Amino acid sequence: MAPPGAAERSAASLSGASTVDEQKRAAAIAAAELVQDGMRVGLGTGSTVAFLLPALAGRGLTDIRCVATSPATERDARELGLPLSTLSQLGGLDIAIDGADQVDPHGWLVKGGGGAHTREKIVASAASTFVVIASAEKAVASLRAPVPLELVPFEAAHTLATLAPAQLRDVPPSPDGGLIADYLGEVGDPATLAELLDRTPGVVEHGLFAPELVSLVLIAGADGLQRRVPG
Ligand code: DER
Repeated sequence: MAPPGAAERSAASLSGASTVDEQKRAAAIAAAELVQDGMRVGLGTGSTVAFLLPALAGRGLTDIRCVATSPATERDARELGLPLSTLSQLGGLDIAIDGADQVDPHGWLVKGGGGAHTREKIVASAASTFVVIASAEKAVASLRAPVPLELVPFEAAHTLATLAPAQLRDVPPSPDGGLIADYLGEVGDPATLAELLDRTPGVVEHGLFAPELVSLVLIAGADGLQRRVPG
């Protein structure tokens, strides 16, 4: 996850970003501007967050502490000089910022395309404010499969069979030893599917994030930056 650079561009100058990467950068820069000195900051994972990290480092803040959601984010944050800590050391977070694979009109998210959704949900849940940053194509009318899963390795084939259609993803285990898989069936009502996944033994975590968790969604598109406040 190479830092994309060019973070010094202001969010205002990026209204009307036309490529997906420009949109990711615009949303990331707008989110970085929400961070103030004294804040404890959760850092998500993925290609949109790859634009956030240099934008945040470029703010020149001298008193922030960050918690990373993946080894890749941890490495990139360290290289950029962002001070890293842990949730247990900080006791909580003022803000967490992360990307998403899908955002529906109610603020439901699908996350975990990068397989980091378990750590991402822990960090988002620990934050007073959770900000989602996304390019325009992430906004969907209704959520659809795949919905990422992290599974306990023990009898994972059985767990997948109870959730069929679902399959293991051909990626390494999570840093915490969980197997990354995807639920491939109908999503329908996300709350109903989230409840099913929550009560399925062997599912460590799933990639459905409820609107209650989401404070603000920043979606950058060709027409500028859209701010959505779920609920
Ligand atoms: O894998 C994840 O959960 C990521 O945060 C994902 O939701 C967004 O990744 P992207 O910014 O690379 O699209």
